[in-house]
Amino acid sequence: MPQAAETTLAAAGADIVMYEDVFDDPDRLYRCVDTEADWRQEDITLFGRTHKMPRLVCWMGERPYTYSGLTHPAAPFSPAVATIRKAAERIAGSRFNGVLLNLYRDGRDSMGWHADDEASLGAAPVIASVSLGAVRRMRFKPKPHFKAETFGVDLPPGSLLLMKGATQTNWLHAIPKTAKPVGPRINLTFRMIV
Ligand SMILES: O=C(O)CCC(=O)C(=O)O
Ligand SMILES: [Mn+2]
Repeated sequence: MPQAAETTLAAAGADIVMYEDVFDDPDRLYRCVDTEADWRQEDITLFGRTHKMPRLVCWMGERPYTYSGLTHPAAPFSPAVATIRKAAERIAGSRFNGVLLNLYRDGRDSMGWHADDEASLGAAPVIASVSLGAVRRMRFKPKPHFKAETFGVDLPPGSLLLMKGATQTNWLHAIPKTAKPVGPRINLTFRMIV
């Protein structure tokens, strides 16, 4: 395990730390996770209309997980994901009992504005977000009650973005689409369902 370079993001009302080069061989890890995951493209219903979610997802966790009206049943951690979980728990100093995996096939895949603030995550959740594959940019914008400037952070392969404290209370985050040619990216977002 290389020594991870650690950068605290200067954002008010948040606690966000970027750890780079957490894994020795992110390309190999990408291939393992990609093969082990049972990827699904879910339907989402927005304003009464059903769409295909613009990314593939997979849940692995000790308990079922419900978000935006979808429930994923409990499923075991695959070997590569179990290894990544150990590293995430060591860095975060917290336990994680579930992980949402996202596969962004190209720049047209995305994730809309949201906070990881479901009641099942408890108050002030600790979220560890691991990136493999292509670099994508995560955008942050303040929730309506909170006055601050929008900002972005690039998520390189082998990195872990740790969000805790008031981050989910005050901020929304998103992975916007990009017109730049980008290859596929896998994100693993470790959570503790309480
Ligand atoms: O792909 C990412 O880096 C973000 C994923 C995310 O925000 C989530 O799964 O809640
Ligand atoms: Mn999120």
